[in-house]
Amino acid sequence: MQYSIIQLKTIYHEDSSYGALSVFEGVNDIPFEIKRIYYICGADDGIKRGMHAHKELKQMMFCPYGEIEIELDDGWSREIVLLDKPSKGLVLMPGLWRNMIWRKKDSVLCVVASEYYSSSDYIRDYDAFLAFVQDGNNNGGL
Ligand code: T46
Repeated sequence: MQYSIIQLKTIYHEDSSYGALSVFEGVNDIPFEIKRIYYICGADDGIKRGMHAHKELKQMMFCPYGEIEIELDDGWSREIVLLDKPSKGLVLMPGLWRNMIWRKKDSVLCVVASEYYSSSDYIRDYDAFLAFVQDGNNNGGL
């Protein structure tokens, strides 16, 4: 499946009460230049979002606060990744159906993306998604 889990560089303060700083750079730490950043806040426990795939968009998502489950489907198999620490990043290539399920209220989902927003890049119909991946149109690769 066309995804990878990455460890974001994290710098801890000598006094842990000061917290930790995590950082990544476009191209150097993730496989694309960053054109867009968005984040989702204020969702209740159990909320499910997503239910779509992207044709060309590459993304890296992380959860700086809380726990969010990411269900991934490439048209042949399904896998689940739990974003449960600020230093964990999930790189998604195109052609992956995704659901995001909030496992803790007010968890924050941050996403950096390789392209500007385009509604035409979304596939929101599951049968259309299966046709897209099975026709071999998904040529993104890690
Ligand atoms: C994704 C997951 C992880 C914009 O106008 N501009 C934007 O850049 C984005 C990301 C969204 N929107 C609008 C489109 C919808 O009217 O915001 C509304 C909510 O978007 P959506 O229902 O697609 O939200 P999610 O949480 O299902 O999906 C979002 C991203 O859209 C998507 O790219 O992979 O987060």
